Amino acid sequence: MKKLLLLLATLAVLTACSAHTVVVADLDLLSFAQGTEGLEGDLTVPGSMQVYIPDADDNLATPDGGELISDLPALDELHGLGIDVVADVENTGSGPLDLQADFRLAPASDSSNIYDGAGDTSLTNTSLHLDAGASGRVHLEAHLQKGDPALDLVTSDGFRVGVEIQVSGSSTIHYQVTGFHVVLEQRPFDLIPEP
Ligand SMILES: [Ca+2]
Ligand SMILES: [Ca+2]
Repeated sequence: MKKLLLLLATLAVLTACSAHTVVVADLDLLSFAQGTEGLEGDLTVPGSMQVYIPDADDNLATPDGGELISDLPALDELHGLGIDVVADVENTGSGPLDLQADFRLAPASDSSNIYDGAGDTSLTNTSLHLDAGASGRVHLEAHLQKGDPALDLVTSDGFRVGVEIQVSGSSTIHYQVTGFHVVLEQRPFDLIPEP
């Protein structure tokens, strides 16, 4: 996936019970992907390996700048950010495998490596054990609210996201990223002071 533009973002207006209105831009990164390159494949795990998705430098095994999301609407009033990533995995070999997945958020300027802890941060992580022949699902979900320091990484220049998956064991694995959503929330009434 290359630079993501928000022109096709789905806009919806939800009315909260507090009578505040939250404008939500639900960005489906999979819908912007060119084919399924990097989002589905088979890997041979020779003891341990890491892959970085989405891949920005044509090598799944190297960390990079992930997915740049730019041209953001009305960031001065950004109220929250949610992420939801799902990957289905199957251990197609003869040995057990252990997976760890880590979702990273980084500023737009962190173009070379959003996985090294320099400027970037982890929003959530999960782990999964797969016996030989077993299938499973990696699900990463997080929500940032206004005031969370990590939200400061999202600026008018945009931001970057990506997932590092560490696999250990000696086997083969088939994977498919089936969901990759980033949700931006804007509350127009943020300028009204709390009582
Ligand atoms: Ca890479
Ligand atoms: Ca970095």
